[in-house]
Amino acid sequence: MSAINRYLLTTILFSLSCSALAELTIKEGYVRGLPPGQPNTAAFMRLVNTADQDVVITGAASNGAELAEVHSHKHHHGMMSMEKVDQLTVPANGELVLAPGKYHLMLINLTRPLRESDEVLIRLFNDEEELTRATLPVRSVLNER
Ligand SMILES: [Cu+2]
Repeated sequence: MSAINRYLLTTILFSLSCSALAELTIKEGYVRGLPPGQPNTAAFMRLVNTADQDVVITGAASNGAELAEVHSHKHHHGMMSMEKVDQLTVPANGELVLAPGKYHLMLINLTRPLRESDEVLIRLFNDEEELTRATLPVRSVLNER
């Protein structure tokens, strides 16, 4: 293979992998800041998928917690409970909102106190690779919309 062909192939492969990464974007995200001593908190965001295929999220990670899980909220006989969700589908050319009382990203066993205006890295994965990441601000629960 000539040098120019090798260059072209590299460029094509690189742009393919970049477009795969850019399909899913985290918008308007924030982490709920709670009073000190709370072991867990939640992150909320809008997930935007600009691809022609659904994007399936099967895992998450954060630099602010030992564990990050997608949860749903359930109401049962007037009681509210949370449940781990194994996969979350963001529809093709669509979006999915993680908001208080709905889906959320649970940050379990916080590794440091999270104060207003701190920043937390959130990463979302499928079974093979990282789909997207974003640095989200901490917003005190008192200032939540
Ligand atoms: Cu939860």
